[in-house]
Amino acid sequence: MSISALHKTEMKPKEYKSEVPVVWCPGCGHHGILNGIYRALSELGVDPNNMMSLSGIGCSSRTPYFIKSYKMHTLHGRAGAVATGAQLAQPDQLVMVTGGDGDGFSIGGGHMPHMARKNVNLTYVLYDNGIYGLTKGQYSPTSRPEMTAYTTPYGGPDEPMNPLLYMLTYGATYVAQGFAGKPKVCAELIKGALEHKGFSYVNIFSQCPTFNKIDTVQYYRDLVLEIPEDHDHSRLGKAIDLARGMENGKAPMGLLYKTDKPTLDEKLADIVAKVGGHKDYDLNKIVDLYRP
Ligand SMILES: Cc1ncc(C[n+]2csc(CCOP(=O)(O)OP(=O)(O)O)c2C)c(N)n1
Repeated sequence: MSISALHKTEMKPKEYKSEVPVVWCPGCGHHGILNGIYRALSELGVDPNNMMSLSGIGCSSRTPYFIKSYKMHTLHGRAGAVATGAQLAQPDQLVMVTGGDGDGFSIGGGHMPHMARKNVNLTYVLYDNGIYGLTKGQYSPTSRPEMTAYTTPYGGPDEPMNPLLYMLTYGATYVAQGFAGKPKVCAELIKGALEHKGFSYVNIFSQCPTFNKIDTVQYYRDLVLEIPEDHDHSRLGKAIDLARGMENGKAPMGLLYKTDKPTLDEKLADIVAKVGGHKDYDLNKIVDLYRP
């Protein structure tokens, strides 16, 4: 979304807090990410009347409750699909999805590639705590094999997936990674994502002290490595090299990749112009084309 086009306002980070109390456990990394979101919204001066915050199901998926904006708490794993529809229906709104690794990559795994390859004009912030928190600790697609949980008391049989490689290879046009213990970095990356026109994906490591006993704050501190300042984020190959750092036990932190491509709503507007001769994109006009 081109944020400059948004009707700006001036609000302090804490003014983006809704009246709903935050119910996450003390020490949960999700608090740091939420603070990063408040800060990013304030720095950009986003008017809550011009923003939609959507989520699936999970602790992280409770985020829209805590932000002043239009919001929708959708079905488990389906936030991306609903957000795609919402963005197409209201292309002038800023659309942000928040959710967990379980919501996004287990049950929602079938939707993630399509937001990326279609370049849907929205921001997806994934709270990556390597576990299902809300349902009290089951193995997730980003869990390390040595993590023991109720469903895997002897550790897991699978290798964790690499969300950054996944998003880069499916065509996301903004890919970044942060850590909840660094809310200022999170705010910068989320700010860049919200300003970006196209599908922006921000993976943020978030400790779950209640259920994930191995991915501690210290573990993430040792894991993340700031991306060097001279990294050329316009080069996909370089971004892929950085994303593969996980194989050597180091996770890149910062902006890996950013490029400019037409978005789904722009391409649909072109099609509407070709088919119906409409100048401006309007969902009602597309629906009219198919009315008997
Ligand atoms: C269709 C369906 N299947 C399963 C569930 C149970 N469920 C709720 S949240 C969740 C996973 C949450 O984990 P994650 O998305 O990683 O978020 P976190 O709670 O860790 O922030 C599951 C399996 C559900 N609500 N709906």
